[in-house]
Amino acid sequence: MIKNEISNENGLKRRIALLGSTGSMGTQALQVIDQFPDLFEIELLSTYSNSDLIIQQALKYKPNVVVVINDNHYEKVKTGLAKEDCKVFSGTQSLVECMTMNSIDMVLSCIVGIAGLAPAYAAIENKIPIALANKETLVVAGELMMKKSNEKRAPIIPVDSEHSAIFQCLIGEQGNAVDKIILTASGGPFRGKRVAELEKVTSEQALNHPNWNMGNKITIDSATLMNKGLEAIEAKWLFNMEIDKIEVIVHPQSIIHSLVQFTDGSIKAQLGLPDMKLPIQYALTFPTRIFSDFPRFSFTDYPAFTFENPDLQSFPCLPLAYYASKEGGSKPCVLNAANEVAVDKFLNGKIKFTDIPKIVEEALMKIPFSKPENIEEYLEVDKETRKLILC
Ligand code: MN3
Repeated sequence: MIKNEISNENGLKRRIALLGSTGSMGTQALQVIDQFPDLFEIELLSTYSNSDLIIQQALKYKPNVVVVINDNHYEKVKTGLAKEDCKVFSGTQSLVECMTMNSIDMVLSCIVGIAGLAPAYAAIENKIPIALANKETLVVAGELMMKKSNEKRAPIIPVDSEHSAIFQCLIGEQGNAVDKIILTASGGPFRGKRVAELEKVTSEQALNHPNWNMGNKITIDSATLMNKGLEAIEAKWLFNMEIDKIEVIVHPQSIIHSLVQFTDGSIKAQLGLPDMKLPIQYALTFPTRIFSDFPRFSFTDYPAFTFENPDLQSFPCLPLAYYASKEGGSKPCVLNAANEVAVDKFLNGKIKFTDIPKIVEEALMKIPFSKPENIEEYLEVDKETRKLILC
């Protein structure tokens, strides 16, 4: 019965294109899929450059297509899968073209950064529902993505834990007005630190997140609170809210994944242990809930939930994201591009932690405002911003 509810109309397995399968989110998604071999099959896998892992994954999951974004790793993957009945392509454009395959029932995008934008847009254009873990897609081009999603009736189902929580809180509330959305933040590894202390923190310290097991880029974003800023913008588009009605509250235990306050003052929350496999599974099986043997949350293990306001002086990335969102147009795209470059520089030891917001702010001031109207124009703004910072 459950199988029929979540499978496609032919009663077959749901065929998944997993974009970014070798990253932290991608490998966790495969762990979820491993639990339900009767429900899902992998149609496509893609990686940026992790050739060894994608070969292993392709041998196990037998996708029809594998895409390697970075050309330098194509030959190795091609050779590694020579005996398999599997097409191997390289480059972003190939991945975009694959999003027209009729054999894909759902795209699960775990790509990191703006690289996820063009493939996600192509999938929506081809009426394929997306489970979206790639928040940058909505940060950069949320208006365009949501318009296309409505026009093509291809839903975007959030995988980000906060947005999955809000999505779950809103079920059954159609037509009821929302007062505000409350996004919870763990506060990251540097919660409570002042600017002077943040000057000296290293990337090793920043990568040591207290609650969540995530990739490098998002872990640094969590440390700067840029992640929460990006998530506020993501929520604005997903749930059609004004940015000022999205409030951030620091909740260091990361058990309440987010909340919605309705017009009567009532608040709904979604809770659970901090494990990305839960929102991944919900997005894949929505609207059905399927049994999982994930560890259960116990209130007695967490006798106190605490809350505090975010420290906007020490973590200026959060107000910068709100600023960019209010300005609109190209600003969120500039914010995102500058942040991607700055995080990369910090991870490579080239700048200080506290330089990240400075670089983002400078880019927001220097790149002239524009109103991109299509994906190409957004990608142009992205390129222009990277060029400004790198030279
Ligand atoms: Mn999140």
